[in-house]
Amino acid sequence: MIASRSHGWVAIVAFAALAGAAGCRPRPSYSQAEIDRHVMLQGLGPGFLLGVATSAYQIEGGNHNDWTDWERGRYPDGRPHVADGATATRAADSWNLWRQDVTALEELGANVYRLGIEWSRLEPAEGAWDEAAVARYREMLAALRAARPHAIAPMVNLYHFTLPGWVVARGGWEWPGAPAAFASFAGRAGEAFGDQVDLWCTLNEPNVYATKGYLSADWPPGVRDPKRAARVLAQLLTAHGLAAAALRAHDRVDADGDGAATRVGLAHNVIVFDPASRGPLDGLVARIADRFYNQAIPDALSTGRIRIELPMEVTLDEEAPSLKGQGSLDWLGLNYYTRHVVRAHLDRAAPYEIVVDPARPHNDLGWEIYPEGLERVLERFARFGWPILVTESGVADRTGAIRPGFIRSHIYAVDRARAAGVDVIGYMHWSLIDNFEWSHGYEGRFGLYAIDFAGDPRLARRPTPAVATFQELARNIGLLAK
Ligand code: GBH
Repeated sequence: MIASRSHGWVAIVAFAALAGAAGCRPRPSYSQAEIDRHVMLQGLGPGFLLGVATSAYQIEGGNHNDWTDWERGRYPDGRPHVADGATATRAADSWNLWRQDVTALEELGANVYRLGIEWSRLEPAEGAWDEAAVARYREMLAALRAARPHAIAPMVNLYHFTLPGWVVARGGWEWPGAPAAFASFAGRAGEAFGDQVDLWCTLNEPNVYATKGYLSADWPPGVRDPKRAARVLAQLLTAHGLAAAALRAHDRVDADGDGAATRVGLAHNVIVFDPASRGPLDGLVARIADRFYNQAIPDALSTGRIRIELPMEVTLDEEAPSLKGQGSLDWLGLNYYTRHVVRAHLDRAAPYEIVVDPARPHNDLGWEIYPEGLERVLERFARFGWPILVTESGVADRTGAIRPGFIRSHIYAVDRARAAGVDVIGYMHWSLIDNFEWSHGYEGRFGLYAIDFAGDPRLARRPTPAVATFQELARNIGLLAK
């Protein structure tokens, strides 16, 4: 991910003096037998948030934003921006087929659904507001709340990687007015949906967006510039703070009567960075990557001061008034997929390479499956003091054979963290249905329900074996009958 540009060995050694020695804590290591023996989510009741997550652009179809342009483009060497030249033109067609998604959610027994609303659809031009789109989303939200055998609480995600064209024309997230524009959108969303929604997620994975869009050039706008990446990250953090305040101001209706009208959070992507060797350089590079990617965002959210550092490339250190004093987070969302075992590079091309251990399991996209990492990040980020929500966890698995075991091992990680005292308030699997997996197009299949995009014009949602695993979770906490 950061492996994009000139972070040379001089920088690495210079940073060594600052970084200090790594602490040595024993790492968890699970055996298959203990996972198999484990009774999942024991002791929890139906108040635990058990659900799935999707995003607007990846499932809806019919959207027009920066990704719509990007997915039609190519790199200078002729390769399409998206594998196979795929597009999200129809995606899973959830804009029309959303009732089937609700049926699938009911079948799963989920009590929460993290779904996106698409900024470019609701506010297609600055200040405009599409009432027909509002009405469609309201219909979906009402159906979730009226679901059987119990209500499904919507968690509405406001930004998930896609921007309206009018924001892009002003410079995207680099536009100084972008955070305020986003907060204004958040406030309008709070007014439009606040009577149906209490759970709000402002941003999905600001670090992933900044890294893919501004360091590795995998995503729009296709930039490689660490300084611009850091600026965009700072802008996103400011936007979060302003949006959280706007939501609290404009959504004062307690939709489900539990006493809280707005429970605001953000979904933070975490990667475990482990050094490939005991040598100092591997350890150092792992710590630099970790600090930039994992630590900078929750630090800023808890202190109100944004510090982003890539040695010899960027030092950004500034106050963020929008994050100060108002408690911008009610919970911290963690999206966890994988670990990077890193080996330092002593050249100016890239700071590290990922060392692949063929003995470890990997998903269809080559990402290591490492459930112990979820326990590690839950324990680590709980120390900030916010309740933790697993806002995404999932596996690209075309056959569907790996996913049941993946869920079991990751829920085992959740349960071990809970046993150690971590306040995990929910788990959301990515994803409900197969969807448009960004630059991988339809190559990465994450759905509990599979879709045959090429062969089935009806795009039927077909249950994979992991549906039964998820239902077992729901039964264990009283959401489905035994
Ligand atoms: C999430 O991103 C997104 O929120 C969601 O939209 C997406 O569909 C889902 O996950 C599945 O990808 O460097 O090759 O080892 C997760 C983004 C994925 C970024 C793992 C870092 C490491 C891949 N992260 N990735 S690799």
